[in-house]
Amino acid sequence: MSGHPSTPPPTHRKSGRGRKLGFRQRKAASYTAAMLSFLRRKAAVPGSIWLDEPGAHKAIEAKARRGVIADEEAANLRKFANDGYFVTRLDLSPAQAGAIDDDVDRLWRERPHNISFAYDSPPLRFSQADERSQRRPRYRIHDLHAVSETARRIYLDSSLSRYASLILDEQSVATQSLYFEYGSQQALHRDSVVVPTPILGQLLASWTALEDIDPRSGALVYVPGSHKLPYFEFAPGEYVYDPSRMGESDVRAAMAFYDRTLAASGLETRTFAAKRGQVLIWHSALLHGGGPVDDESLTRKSFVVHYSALAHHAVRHGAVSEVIDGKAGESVYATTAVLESGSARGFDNALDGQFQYRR
Ligand SMILES: O=C(O)CCC(=O)C(=O)O
Repeated sequence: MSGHPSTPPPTHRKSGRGRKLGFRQRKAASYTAAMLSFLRRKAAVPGSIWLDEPGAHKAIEAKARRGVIADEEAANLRKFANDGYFVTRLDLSPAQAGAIDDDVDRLWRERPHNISFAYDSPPLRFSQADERSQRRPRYRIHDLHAVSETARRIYLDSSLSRYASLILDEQSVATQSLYFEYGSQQALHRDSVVVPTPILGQLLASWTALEDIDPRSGALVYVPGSHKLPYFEFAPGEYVYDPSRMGESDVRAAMAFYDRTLAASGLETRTFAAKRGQVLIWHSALLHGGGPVDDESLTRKSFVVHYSALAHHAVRHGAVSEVIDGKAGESVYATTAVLESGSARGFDNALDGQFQYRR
C-alpha cells in the first residue's frame, strides 16, 4: 500500500505553506485564489447571470444612475433579481388579439406542413393535426410568429426584446414562440433544464396574456424565488435534460428532486390571473407551469417567447416527429435566418430552414 490517502506526497509538502513568496508569486497566488473562488461560485450556482450575483442591486443602481436604464426598468430588474420574475404589459387591443384568433383558425383550416404543434406528444407537423380530438387543453402551436403578423409583432416587440437584452446583458434574440389556446397543464419545471441554450442560463421567457385569463382555465402558475433553488444533476455537472442520452427514469428522478426541494423551501406557488396584454417575464430557472383546468371549455390564450444571447446562439434547431419511408423518427431542421424589427432580433421558423438529419 502506498501510504494514507490524506497524507500528501513529499513533493506537495515541499512547496507548501509557510514559505515566503515574492511579489510576483503572491500576485499569481492571489489570482489563482480569485479564479478558484470564481469557479467555485460558478459551480455552486450553475447557469447564473449578472442579476444572480451578490452585487446585482448595486449594478442595477449604477446603470440607473448612468441613465442606461429607466426607473421602471430598474424596479423590474430588482424584482427579477429577488424573485426571478416581473410583470409588465404590452398594448394589445381586442382587434389585435382577434387577428391572432383568426390566424389560429386559419391554421386549423389549412393545416400547413411547415408549422408544428404538439398535443401530449413531441412536435408534429400541423398537416397531422386532428381538430376534433386535439384542439383542446394541453395543445400548443410552435412558431406561430412565422404565419401570424400580430404574433410576430409580439415576438419582436421592442420593449420585451430590450428587457431580454438587459437581463442577458447583451443583445438578445428570440429563439422560438409557443402559442397556447387552452391551459397547458404542464407540471412545474425549469426552462433551462428542458430548453437547451449554448450557455446554461442565457435564457429567459416572456408570457403574454392574449385575453383576460379565467383562473379555472388553467392559468400560468409560478414559484417566486425558486430560481435560487439548486439544480438536479443528471450526472456530475450536468443540469440539462438530453433526450438522446437520458430517459423516463431521469425525468422521474429530476421531477422528484424538484418536488422535494420545493416542498423543503416553503416557497409559495402563485397563479397569474392576467389581463389581456399583461406579460410575465421569468428567469430560466424559475419553476413554472400550467395550473389545473377546471372547465375544459374555457380558452386560455397566451403567447410565450424564449430569448437567448444572439452572439452565442447562432443557429435555431427545430424537430418534428414523422414517419418517412415507413420509418418513425424525428426530422431535424436548422435556420440561421434572423428577423429584425428596430433593435429586436428573433429567429425565423426552423422548419423553413435547412433539413439537417433524421434521428
Ligand atoms: O403557459 C403555460 O401554461 C406554461 C408555459 C410553459 O411552461 C413554457 O412555455 O415553458
